Amino acid sequence: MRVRDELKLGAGDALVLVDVQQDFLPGGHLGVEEGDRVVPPLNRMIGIFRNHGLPVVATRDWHPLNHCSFREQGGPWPPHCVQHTHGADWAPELALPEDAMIVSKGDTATQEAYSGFQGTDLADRLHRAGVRRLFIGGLATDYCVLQTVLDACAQGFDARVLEDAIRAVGVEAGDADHALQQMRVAGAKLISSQDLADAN
Ligand code: VGL
Ligand code: ZN
Repeated sequence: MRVRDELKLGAGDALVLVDVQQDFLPGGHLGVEEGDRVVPPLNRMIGIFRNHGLPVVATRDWHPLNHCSFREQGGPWPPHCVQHTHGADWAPELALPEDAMIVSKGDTATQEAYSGFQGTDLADRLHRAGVRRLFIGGLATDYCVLQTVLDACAQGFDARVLEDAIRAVGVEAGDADHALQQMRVAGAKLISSQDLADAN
């Protein structure tokens, strides 16, 4: 089968936007370098999925003030994406559809959840909607995108990662590459949003 045919969207496909939130944009409490650059390609993908009548899922980090991942509690991160604060809001330019499936995670003080599947009903909701293939982009490549992609593969979804619509929080050279490698090993395929747009 030609690559184009393989990227033709249809029933069973869904778009997953991972944590495209204020605190992960440059200037946010856990700003990802170039994190804002994921928004234009993701908006383009949103338009395409909507045109095809396909589901759009948006995960969000949704932490209580005393979340275990915060440094004050002995965790690795500065406080970020605190429930009902500006930092937890969607990126202002993100064209999130009204009927997007919103999945909040990490909303219990004692539990970290990098993956959108962890401690949520995401898998159930996707299965009930007949979704089998996920196109995934967002923030950050080496944490929440990585773990969401790995869980998607483990749960039997066909995972496609939008490689130009993700950015890494890790500053070490190789953090992003290592994450991409793990995704490939798990069975995910990397594609460009341009290729997906061209095929649809
Ligand atoms: C994330 C670190 C802490 C992410 C969330 O969305 O990748 N990273 N919490
Ligand atoms: Zn977090």
